[in-house]
Amino acid sequence: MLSPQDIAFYHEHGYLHIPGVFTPEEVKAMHNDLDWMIETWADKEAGWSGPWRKKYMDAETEKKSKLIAMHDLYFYAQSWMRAVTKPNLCEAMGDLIAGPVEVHHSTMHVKPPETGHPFPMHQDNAFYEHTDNRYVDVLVHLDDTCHENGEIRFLAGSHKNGYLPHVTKNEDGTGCTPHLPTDEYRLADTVAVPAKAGDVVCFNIFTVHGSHINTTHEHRRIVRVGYRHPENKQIGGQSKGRPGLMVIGRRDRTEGAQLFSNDGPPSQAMLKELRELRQMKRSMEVKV
Ligand SMILES: O=C(O)CCC(=O)C(=O)O
Repeated sequence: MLSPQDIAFYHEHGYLHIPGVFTPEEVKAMHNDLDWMIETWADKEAGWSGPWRKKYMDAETEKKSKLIAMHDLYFYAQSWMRAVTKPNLCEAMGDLIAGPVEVHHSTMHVKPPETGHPFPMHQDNAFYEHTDNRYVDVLVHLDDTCHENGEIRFLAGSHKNGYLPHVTKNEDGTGCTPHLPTDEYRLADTVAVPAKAGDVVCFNIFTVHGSHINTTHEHRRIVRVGYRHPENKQIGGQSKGRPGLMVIGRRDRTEGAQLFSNDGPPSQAMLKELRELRQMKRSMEVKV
């Protein structure tokens, strides 16, 4: 699917726009399911936290700005299972990763109208840290993007610098969403990559990127899908330890590799209960 020039562009600049990956019919089915998920499942919260918010937005906008988000869309709707396993997209990932490919995650990022959440400059490795750069993030576009609704923007070639230290604390020392220092990394220095519904925009896990606020009267709907080489070991963060579908080639058996567990994953409620029990145990240990 990709030409040698496309592959060379990705390795040189750290991103690649692939037009027309999905047909209008596929986009319609994904769009309908996404709107249903927004109604029934998704979080509609303030979005990413941290000191960057005051730099990117005035006080009134900042209070209103929200992000509609949710993970793992393909666990909820068939159209999204078909989307992430679509052969032309997976073959393109095989070309960029140069080997077998495993799906790692999918995440909805919908910017609501007028004040829809901008994204501070960051690397996705801060959210799901991996050992090497054989990891491609893919932004599946369900709406046409432009400056006014906050198209994706990249610091071209920044993937070559590897993993950068991110700000992870507010001024009062409490934790915040990882992002790069706003005085050093600026959206003004980035390349805008506007795209059409049905296009995908790919980027390397180490490519620095961000986006402006959505000032239009419509939602801006994008879904990010992560694809990796199965031997690119995850060090921390989102979806760590969870196997994904093989969409290109095979998962070779490396030294010491065991079959995956078939115990079901704990629910969010069970995890919360477990955290509370651990917390209680710790406080009792202190008292004894
Ligand atoms: O949706 C956007 O505008 C940016 C998304 C982003 O930064 C990400 O998915 O890592």
